[in-house]
Amino acid sequence: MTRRPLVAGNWKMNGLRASLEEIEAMGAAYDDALRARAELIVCPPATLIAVARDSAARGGLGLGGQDCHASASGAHTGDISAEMLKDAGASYVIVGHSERRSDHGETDADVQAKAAAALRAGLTPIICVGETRAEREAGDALSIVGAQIEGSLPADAPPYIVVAYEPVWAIGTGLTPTTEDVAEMHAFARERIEERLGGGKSGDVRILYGGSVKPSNARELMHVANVDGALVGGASLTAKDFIGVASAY
Ligand code: G2H
Repeated sequence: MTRRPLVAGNWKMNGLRASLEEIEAMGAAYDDALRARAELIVCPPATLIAVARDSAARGGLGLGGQDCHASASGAHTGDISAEMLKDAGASYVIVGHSERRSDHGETDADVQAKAAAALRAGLTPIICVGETRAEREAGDALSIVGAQIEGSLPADAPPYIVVAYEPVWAIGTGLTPTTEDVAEMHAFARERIEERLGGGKSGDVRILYGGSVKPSNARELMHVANVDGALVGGASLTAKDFIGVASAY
């Protein structure tokens, strides 16, 4: 079981066509040596996926969406299906990000349905889980994340799914958990993923850490046991920072 590290940039609601310059620059810096050590993908706003397709392909970068609907098509104004993301050039999609859970009231069941839709469309879901500050302070971080894994992963999911642990209190705040806390959570998450998927599949599931990852802390966080990469927000918006994070590998 060898898990190839994955560094995924989540641009959130940032980026216009001019941002293609950054994708070009990322591709130029993503040389053979780095490519041998880690997989890099960018998840821009959906409006940019088709636009970025050629630049990303030239640079060897993958593309992902930030959310998808659980249905393949239909009367869902404003939504985007996994099939549409795939058609536009994505190979991944983030589901269940805490900003989707809080801004749009998405439940574990919603996230599970979206992950299943992604798999049906041929996309790899990056399924996000993570506790709030209050939950951590109450000593409930493990049980909350365990329940999210149980509720958000399709039971028959293949081992190529990706799970991202993102403590909500670390997102965009500059705060990060200790490496001991990250190690404890990632080991626990792998156990719970195994309980959910069975058959030894969890050994192949990549578990990313996300929340205020930047070039200055990436090396420390990315080398914690059971951390198989990063989901990067703010530091994925420029080639300089994103390649700086990826260079932890
Ligand atoms: C967490 C992360 C990206 P940031 O949301 O998913 O964002 O790195 O800005 O904390």
